Amino acid sequence: MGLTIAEKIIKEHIVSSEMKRGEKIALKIDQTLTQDATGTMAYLQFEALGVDRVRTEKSVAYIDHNTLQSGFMNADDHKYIASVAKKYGIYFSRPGNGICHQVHLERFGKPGKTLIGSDSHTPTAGGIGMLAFGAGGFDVACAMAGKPYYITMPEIVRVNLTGSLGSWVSAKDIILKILQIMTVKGGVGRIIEYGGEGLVSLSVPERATITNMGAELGATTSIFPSDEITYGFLKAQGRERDWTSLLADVDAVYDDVINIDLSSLEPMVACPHSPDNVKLVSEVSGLKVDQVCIGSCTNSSLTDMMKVAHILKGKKVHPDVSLSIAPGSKQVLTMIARNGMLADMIDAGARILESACGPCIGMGQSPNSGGVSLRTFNRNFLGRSGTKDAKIYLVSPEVAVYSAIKGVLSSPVELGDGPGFKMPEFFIINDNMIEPPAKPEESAKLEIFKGPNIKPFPVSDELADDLRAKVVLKVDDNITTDHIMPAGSKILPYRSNIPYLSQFCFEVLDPSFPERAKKAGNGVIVGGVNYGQGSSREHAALVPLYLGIKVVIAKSFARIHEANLVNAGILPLTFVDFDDYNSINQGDELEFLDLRSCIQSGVEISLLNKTLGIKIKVRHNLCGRDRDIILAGGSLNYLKSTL
Ligand code: MIC
Ligand code: SF4
Repeated sequence: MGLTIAEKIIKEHIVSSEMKRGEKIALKIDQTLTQDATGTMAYLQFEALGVDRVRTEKSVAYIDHNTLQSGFMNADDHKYIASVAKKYGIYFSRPGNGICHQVHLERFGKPGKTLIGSDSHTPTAGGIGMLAFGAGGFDVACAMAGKPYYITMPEIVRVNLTGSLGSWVSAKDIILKILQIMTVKGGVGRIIEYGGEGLVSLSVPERATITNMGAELGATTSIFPSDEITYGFLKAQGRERDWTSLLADVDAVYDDVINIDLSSLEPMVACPHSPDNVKLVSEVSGLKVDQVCIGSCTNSSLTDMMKVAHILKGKKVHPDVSLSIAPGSKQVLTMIARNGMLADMIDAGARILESACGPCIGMGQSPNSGGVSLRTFNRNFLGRSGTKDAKIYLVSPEVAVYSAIKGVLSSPVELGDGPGFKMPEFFIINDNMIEPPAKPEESAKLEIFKGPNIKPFPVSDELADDLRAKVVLKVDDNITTDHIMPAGSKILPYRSNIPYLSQFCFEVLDPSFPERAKKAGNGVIVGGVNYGQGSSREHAALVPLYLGIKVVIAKSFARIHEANLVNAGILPLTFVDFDDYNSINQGDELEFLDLRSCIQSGVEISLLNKTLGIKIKVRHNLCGRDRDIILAGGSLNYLKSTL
């Protein structure tokens, strides 16, 4: 039987058991990446592991999220990460060098290799044929220490692309179409693998736009083959030696197949407040727009920027619209500066931002109240822009910029033939903003810098046998990590200060949550389907841990968040019967008896809702190792006990 692309890489990297769907597997990790908003915590945990140097082929620390430096906190964290990187063998991409996923694609990604990153959009590297996963910081720390990464062997879905895109229809429209078909839950427990003759028309950065938003499908990861197009991209980056061919076997077996005829697609838009609330631009056109933001790890490549500049050339941004543009990397910015396109953008009235995440993570550019903002980003969750009542629509760069000129949501298809930009044969290469690590013999004497904002992270106690706890919060389906632990310029500087951060936990849904949780002592959160979707931030587990949360019971969990809960030592449980979601209310007192032995001996646990006087069946979905981690009170305790 033939193998899929993902199976080929897994086969090469598996260090445990067999490649059987639904089984936990352990993978050797070749590369890691961190960004600064999750990186400080990841490196604090790495330091706690006591390893003297990273054991990966390549590890890179990026600074791209917390680049707004109002106050000392972010600058201190950057200095901390730079000092850890130098000492422990990690490449350091300085602020200004670009967004982690864009730069990784340009300068480090290698087909056929495995990558984990402390950012949920790490699967972007699937565009270059890497098997790349978003993970919590602790898992990245472990991978840097040479430990394998554990996932449940996913199903593999093939998305077959045929035909080619029409003028002004782009990669963003392909992934929005897939989101419309599969929804934000459709990728859970699955790898999305792309194939078909339509691939030849998609460059690596376009493929990366698609794999990037596989995160929004909830997918474990997404991957494209490594073919001639991949070779061309790597050659243009001066890295042809990093290329290997990687194709699915013709008789590979998939769990599901989705066919998309690229010629039939039109510009699409994801309406508020979910990336799967997708409509045709033509259905919503005419909507008055207040703000347009172009950039983010989804759509900030050179060709994206060139299309934007082409549409802006000789035009003026509509007087009622604020247009901001953040090119994805120093390489992209340099190239549009040299070819004059940056001047066309500035001339038209665009506000040029530094090459960083910026507005995507709420670091500046919050829209006006009730404002409509078109963004080329990947997430439009409630409140993420920093303005709670703003309405965020996700679109392609071409739709975004054309609408910025018109003042209303408009389809660029009206413009007639597209510019037909091709990828350049050579990118301008200058890695002078990537600091290499110190040589091993020099490392020992290097000091680590720690600013006053870095506070110790909470560590759980071992799991109690009998647990009495109060339901301190009950929430609906599809709760995101942006609900649990919001981002934004006000809070992000405190990512290494859990006590401070805890005041904002669930702020968008219920600002009284932190106080209530603290008062309860032992707390339980009850959630619906896909609890914890979105970002990989382990703060969405560490902060609840700090506030006394011991258990989360949900209908189902998003993969990375569930792993983060386990790492933190919070027990994730699911309802055996979904209807029992209605048998627990906020404020109820719950009792779990013989919890440790229940977890050790089976999967079902019976809990007593003391307030309503009823018994409810829940289950854990922990494999052997996860079970030991939970019993030990989280990964750090577990690892220490196994040393
Ligand atoms: C995001 O897009 O939500 C982030 C910010 O990049 C996060 C990481 C974080 O919370 O720091 C992610 O996607 O993992
Ligand atoms: Fe940065 Fe936004 Fe990409 Fe997250 S989704 S890595 S915040 S650009």
